[in-house]
Amino acid sequence: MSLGTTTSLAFKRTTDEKTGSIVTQLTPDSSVCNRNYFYQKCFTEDGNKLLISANFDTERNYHLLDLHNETAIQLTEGKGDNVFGGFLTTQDDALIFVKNNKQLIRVDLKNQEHSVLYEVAKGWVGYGTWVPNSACTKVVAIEIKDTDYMELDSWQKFAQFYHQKPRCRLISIDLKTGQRTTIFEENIWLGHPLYRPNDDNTIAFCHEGPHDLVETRMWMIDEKGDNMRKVYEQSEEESCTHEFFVPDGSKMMFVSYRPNTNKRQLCSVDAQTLAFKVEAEMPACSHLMSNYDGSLVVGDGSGTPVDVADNTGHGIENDPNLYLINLSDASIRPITEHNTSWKVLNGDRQINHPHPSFTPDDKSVLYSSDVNGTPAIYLATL
Ligand SMILES: [Mn+2]
Repeated sequence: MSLGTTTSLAFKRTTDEKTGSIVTQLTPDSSVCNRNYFYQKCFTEDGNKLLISANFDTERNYHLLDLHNETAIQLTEGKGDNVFGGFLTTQDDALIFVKNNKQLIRVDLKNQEHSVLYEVAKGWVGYGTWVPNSACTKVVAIEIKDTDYMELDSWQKFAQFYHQKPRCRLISIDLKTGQRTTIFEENIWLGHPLYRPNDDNTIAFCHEGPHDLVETRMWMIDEKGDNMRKVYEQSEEESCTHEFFVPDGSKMMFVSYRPNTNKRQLCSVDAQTLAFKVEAEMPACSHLMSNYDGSLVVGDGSGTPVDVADNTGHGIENDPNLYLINLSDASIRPITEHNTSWKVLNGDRQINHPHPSFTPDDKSVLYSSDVNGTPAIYLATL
């Protein structure tokens, strides 16, 4: 197989008898497939095409799935695709992704033509998910000193890396010129860089590591590197995670949790004033994502978090449901069971995470699960 190859898929539809949701399995059982990271753009604006990762070729590469024709066209090839961080441009004309922790590549959706937008400097490694501004003219990214870097292929290494205090820098990359600007650099593990939608001057990032050890996870900083501020002052026992900007830029939402309870809170801060609000009490969801204006939120029920130091104190029963949280009438209901195993597969810690998000019309949610044996991608109607 190679670039431009079309793979036929046979979607499988079932109806959840408890909730009435129609669940469509988009990718076949024998393949290893996943959706991208939950806040990265994966649907074209019209909702007809979807960016996925699949090993239809020998490697895990990007493909553009056509939801009407039930086919997928191959966009990338060879080893080394970061299959979580890639995203479709705002203009729907390209995929942008990182290859071999080294090159930021643009792939034209029409002819799969590749162009290198940026190359990581010698002595550094490109890390994690890189996120564009709304106009898709820049990305924010994290780079780690190569002498400090290691492959994070288990949750043990995830914890170890935190204690190592790697040299990290938060950077912005101009996609036209490939020019890099360092916003902030420190001997502390940084992750989750985000441009606030429609406001390039506000950039968010996190202190990464076991959630119960990190004192303050979420931070914001001006694009020029000034005005670094805590997004939210966590209490002693509180862990925060999976922060994201509501796509209209109004708020940052995140999950807050404490030991010895399976209760979680969906919290937010106003993206401008940082005014804090508990939006909802909810079941043990790990990841959340909202619709455009933040009125609807989807979450994936989970078990004991793996990214904490005190697993015993945080031990809870597994919750296999996807939940729809409607913030306009404060209701929460299960959509369907995702039933994923959450297992690390071949050193990939994220592949069996559901990472749910809404389709552009808010009528379905997209998620990953290995319920049928191998990681696959699903849509469930609301
Ligand atoms: Mn995850």
